[in-house]
Amino acid sequence: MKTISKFPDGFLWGGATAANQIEGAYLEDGKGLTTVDLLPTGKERFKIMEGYPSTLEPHKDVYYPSHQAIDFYHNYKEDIALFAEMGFKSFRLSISWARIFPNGDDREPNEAGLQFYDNVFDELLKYNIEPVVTIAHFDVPVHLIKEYGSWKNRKLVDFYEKYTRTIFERYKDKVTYWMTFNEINMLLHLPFTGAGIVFEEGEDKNQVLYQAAHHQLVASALAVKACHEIIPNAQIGCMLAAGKVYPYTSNPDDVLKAMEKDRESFFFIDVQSRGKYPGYAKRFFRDNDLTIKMEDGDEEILRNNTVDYIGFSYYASRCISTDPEILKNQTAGNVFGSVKNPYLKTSEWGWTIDPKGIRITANQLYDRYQKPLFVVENGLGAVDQFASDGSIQDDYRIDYLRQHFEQLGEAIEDGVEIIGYTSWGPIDLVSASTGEMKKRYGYIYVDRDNEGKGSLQRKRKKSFDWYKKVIASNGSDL
Ligand code: BGP
Repeated sequence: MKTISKFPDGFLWGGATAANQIEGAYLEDGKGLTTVDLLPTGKERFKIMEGYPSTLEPHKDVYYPSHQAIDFYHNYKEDIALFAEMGFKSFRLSISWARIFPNGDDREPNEAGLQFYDNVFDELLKYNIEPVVTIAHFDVPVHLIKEYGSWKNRKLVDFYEKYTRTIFERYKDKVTYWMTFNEINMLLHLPFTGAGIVFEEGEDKNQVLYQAAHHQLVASALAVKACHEIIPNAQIGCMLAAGKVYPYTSNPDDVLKAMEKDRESFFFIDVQSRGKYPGYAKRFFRDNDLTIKMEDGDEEILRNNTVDYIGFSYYASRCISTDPEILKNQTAGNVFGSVKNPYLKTSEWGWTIDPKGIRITANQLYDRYQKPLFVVENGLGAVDQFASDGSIQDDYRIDYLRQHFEQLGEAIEDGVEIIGYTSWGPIDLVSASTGEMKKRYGYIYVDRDNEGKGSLQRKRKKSFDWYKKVIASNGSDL
């Protein structure tokens, strides 16, 4: 018997990536150095991502995973053919700002960089795969840090606006779906990653972060404005690192804390989607003596240019307590400050596995914003091993995804409007948090290790055929 799909017709099944985690070719054809090109693997990586790099030059003899990544720059045709074979309806990728404006403040864009993305979009469109483009995914041209202090400086708004207008003009006939900043709320947790922030002695962290956030929020609204002007049929969204925060107990103190933690992230989306600073943020600024410098007209820009849809990543739910004893049990590898949830298992990297959480999160976002949702990242990072016949039997990945798809189906039944789902890293890529290759998300294996060795050869995993079947049945055959 054929089951009826819960997923709407035209649902945008696909996969998601970021320039710096796949492309490589980090200085090729005129590309400038970006923040990610300064991130090695190992302990130092986190220190830098938190805003404390010791230098803004790459060291000699240190391995930087983004420099070659999986070399999508030279393999995009083969890789896109594999996505097409799986039946992808959409492919999320980011444009590297420094391929278009190598220094960020250049007068003219770099034609070779523009041409590269033209080629990629053409290749996708050849297979009727809809490109979904993130304008900034964790990479800021390093020159903008050196010269201006990156997003601490209001000037970044102008540079970003120029960059966005350039790409909207160039790709207006090829790209309909856009997103302004990847996981914009990550700015608070990994400031160098999210916004190229380098802290100086004596600076008030919150003051720096929320001023930078204001700049990004204005820049995001100006991008929405430009996009609507230049590409009338475009859909431009925000992108939240989502994951419901549960209270550890029903103690009202825990519940209140969980609400505040949720709002720490919603703050960004409230501005991007509702067009104004929420009251709780104004209170937070007052209570913490923060003064956000705004220019005349900023409030109007925010009000008039709200996003069309809410893009979000979901890997895990979070859990919070006010009890100092419970607070000692932090989950590993979680930048959001989450305690262990006794009801849930975790991945090899300590990320909570919570399929129902995606249904809860989607409902919460839809209740709050009443705009279409787009799940633009989700997946299981795991170590893959070859079976004796040389195949990769990644049933754990299939199980994880299947359970999440079931719950997404439930969310749709709940009345939540969801337009698409792009799983993270359909082809193995460099991990953003660790820089490793052994944390794999792909349906396609890439022969590459943590030290940058390996032939870069691609190979289908068991999940490849499974995802193909899911897409072909529009999510009814899981
Ligand atoms: C998100 C980022 C991605 C991606 C993903 C998985 O925060 O937007 O860039 O990498 O997380 O994280 P990781 O690579 O650390 O496993």
